[in-house]
Amino acid sequence: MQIKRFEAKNMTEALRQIKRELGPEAVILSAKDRRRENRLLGISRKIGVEVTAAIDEEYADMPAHRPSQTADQTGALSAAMMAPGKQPPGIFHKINDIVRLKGQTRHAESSRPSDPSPSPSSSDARMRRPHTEDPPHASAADRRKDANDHSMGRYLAKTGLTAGTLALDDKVSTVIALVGNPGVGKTTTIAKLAAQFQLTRNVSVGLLSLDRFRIGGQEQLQCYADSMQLPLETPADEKDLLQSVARLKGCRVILVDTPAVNPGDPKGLSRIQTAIKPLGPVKCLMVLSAESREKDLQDTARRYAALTPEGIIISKTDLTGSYRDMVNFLCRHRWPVYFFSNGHRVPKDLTRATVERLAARFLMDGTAKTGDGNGPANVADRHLNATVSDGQVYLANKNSDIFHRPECKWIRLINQTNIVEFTSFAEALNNRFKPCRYCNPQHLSITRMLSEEGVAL
Ligand SMILES: Nc1nc2c(ncn2[C@@H]2O[C@H](COP(=O)(O)OP(=O)(O)OP(=O)(O)O)[C@@H](O)[C@H]2O)c(=O)[nH]1
Ligand SMILES: [Mg+2]
Repeated sequence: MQIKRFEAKNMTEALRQIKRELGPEAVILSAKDRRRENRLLGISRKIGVEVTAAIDEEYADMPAHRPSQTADQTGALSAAMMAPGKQPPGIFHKINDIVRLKGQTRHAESSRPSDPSPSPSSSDARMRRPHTEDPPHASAADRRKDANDHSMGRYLAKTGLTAGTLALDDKVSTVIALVGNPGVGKTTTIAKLAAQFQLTRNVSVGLLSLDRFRIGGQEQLQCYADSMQLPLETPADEKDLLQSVARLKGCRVILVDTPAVNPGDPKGLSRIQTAIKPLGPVKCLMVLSAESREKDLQDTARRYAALTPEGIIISKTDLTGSYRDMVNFLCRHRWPVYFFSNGHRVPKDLTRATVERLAARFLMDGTAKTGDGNGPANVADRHLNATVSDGQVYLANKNSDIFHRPECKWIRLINQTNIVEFTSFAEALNNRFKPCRYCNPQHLSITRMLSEEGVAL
């Protein structure tokens, strides 16, 4: 193995050098930024990249693999370098792939006003998994969206806001139980989930109601089951429950409606525990109303913790414009959000939580209006276009990767010609800038959003 270190102005230039000197079958071992420090100001500036590449001796010795100094056109080069009748080795196209991918992603990254070379971490990831990270057939818009999702996802994960996905078992029925306080929307959400599973994913669904204590509890679900022609089991006791489960065995998903547990009913929770025990592994999702106060959310979470909920469904998002308590609660408990229920209509008013929808709801300033139940999707869509403005300007040095509030002391040290402006917090994040730790722009964005009256999310 021949290993060599390359220094260049940017990643594109480094890849060209590697290809010229080691050939297209070289592999990248590491890549990092070269930075120059200004000790007086305590800041550093990126001056280029350092890439370590290697080539297997076997290929290095193959004269046919030595490219000419000028030829670096992707497809033509690899064809020219192939010895006649020889099959390409497994890693033959490594550098060519990377150069081609860089060419494809340059357009996606062109929104960043500074040097188009990617940061070491992103270039590393792209090099290790080029085909999964940046499929060659993906459109520039897709790649841009992926990049946005990743930077937004990383940022949200730091705050504690995460989105969860329901994974279905291929071999056995996946049992999903919704738990939560009285009237929070468990039964309605079960109906929405059932319809969405059946209609949009073509998954067979069975319903199981354990809500046999409340008058009318089972009849409500019966109506939904009848209208969707779904099997519904309403077992009267534990023995009956096992037979009910056996009858639903052919269903890919079994949705379980549980009775609400009043805060003053210490036995309520153990009744649910006993009831769901015979069902085997159960995914518990806790339904919480967006209208709840933080203290109540915490009390509820404490009470239901014994059921080890896998994640949260936030219901009644259409009934409030303030998410302060919910955001605080989620940041503290780090429970993933699976769905938003934003109205009583079945099955329309249920939205799967995704990174960009969480951001649209919790991090953006809302400029949409409440009320029609379509607000969340609109805001999320607008986030995808990265055009939602939070009414605040953020500034950055185009040669760094940090953005600031305009009043930040570090702004004064930036040369005017290098200043770039973003009209929203999200726009700065989406262009892969990170919030300054000194002026803390995310704090501004969140508090502005939370203090805004009538914010619809
Ligand atoms: N506005 C609005 N209403 C909702 C939403 N989800 C449910 N509802 C309404 O809230 C009321 C209670 O919903 P249910 O689904 O019966 O709530 P539950 O948690 O099953 O109630 P219990 O079984 O009594 O504990 C119904 O009138 C629903 O139509 C929502 O997201 N937004
Ligand atoms: Mg109910």
